Amino acid sequence: MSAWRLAEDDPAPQTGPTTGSTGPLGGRPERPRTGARRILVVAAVVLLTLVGAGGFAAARTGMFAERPDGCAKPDRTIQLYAVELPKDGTQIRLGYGLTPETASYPGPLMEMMEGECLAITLHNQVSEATLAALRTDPAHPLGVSLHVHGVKYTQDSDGTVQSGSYVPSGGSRTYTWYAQPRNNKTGAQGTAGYWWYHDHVVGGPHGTQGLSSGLFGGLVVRRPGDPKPDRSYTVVFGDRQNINLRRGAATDTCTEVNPQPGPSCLVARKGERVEFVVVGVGNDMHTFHLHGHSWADTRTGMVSNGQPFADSVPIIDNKTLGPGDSFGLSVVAGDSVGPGHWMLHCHMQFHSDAGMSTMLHVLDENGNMPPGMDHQHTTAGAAAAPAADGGTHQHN
Ligand SMILES: [Cu+2]
Repeated sequence: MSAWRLAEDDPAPQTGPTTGSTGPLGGRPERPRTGARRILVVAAVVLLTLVGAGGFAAARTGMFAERPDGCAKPDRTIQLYAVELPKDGTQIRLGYGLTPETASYPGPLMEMMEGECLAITLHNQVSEATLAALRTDPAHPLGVSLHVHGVKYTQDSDGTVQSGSYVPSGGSRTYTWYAQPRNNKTGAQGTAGYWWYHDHVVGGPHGTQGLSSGLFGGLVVRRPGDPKPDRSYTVVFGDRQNINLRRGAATDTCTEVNPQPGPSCLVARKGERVEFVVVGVGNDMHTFHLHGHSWADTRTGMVSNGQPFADSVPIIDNKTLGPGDSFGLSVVAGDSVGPGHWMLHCHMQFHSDAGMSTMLHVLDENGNMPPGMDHQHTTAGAAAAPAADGGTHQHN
């Protein structure tokens, strides 16, 4: 277990405090070498010997701090469920939900304030049989995890097989996220921004099958003064020209009477501030384009907490998105342009032509869909998707 050691750790005993070198496994700064430390190493070796190979993952987990520095104890706790959802054709679909009944893909939007420490207990309700069906290597363990971008977490909350931080079927595990605030003394930049979370275990060591099955969601970390949206939508662009794992007609299931906001129904009233959390997954590049609206290319999607317009900030209506990228924006729905069915699509032409296109439906102030516009599945993608797919279902 001691193969990992920086060269600078090896020479003569140091005196006084160390300055940033890390010990084995890259943990806390290494202390001066003393007899006490040797005893600790011996104790660790004895412990590992005692627990044997079967308990290795658990022993490793215990070696990591449970929470990041600055997070003495969680400010808030959340229960999160990983469940199996109805298949899309032959495609297995999984989702995260705050309850098993409300699981979806994307999962629920997580919101934090900078400085907050959040404990999320993940309950894995996905059967071993389903996880085995998604597995690409029979030696790979069966489980589900929660891995997050942008905020701070220890290896205990990394959500990977190698750190032992995943959840077998029927089990639970608590992950701790810390929205570290900006610190001008240390130079820490803070964690406010638009991020995302996802499984990192299903199918293989990178959770590729968990991602392609639906185990992902958005995260926003706010600072005081950030714009408060009236509505938030998570829009995930993925492989095979999908938006939220749907393509063509399936991206837009809004009904004209009483449309229900959700992953495949982006709807708002004119004048509402609508926030989009945009995420790229898979292997393809995309560009996110929204008709009729533009935003500032900043952390919040606004110029800056209501300060005067600054020419140094680009105002855009189209933004490139690579795998793993995430950004956020907020627009005032229908501002100046009025109610209508505003296209939201990838601007890589062969992607949009294949069905990577949906609508932001902006209703009038009374919540009525503008009359005289047949928005239903009139895009070229709706017709092209089944042909490209060779079937009627919208696979990712
Ligand atoms: Cu695209």
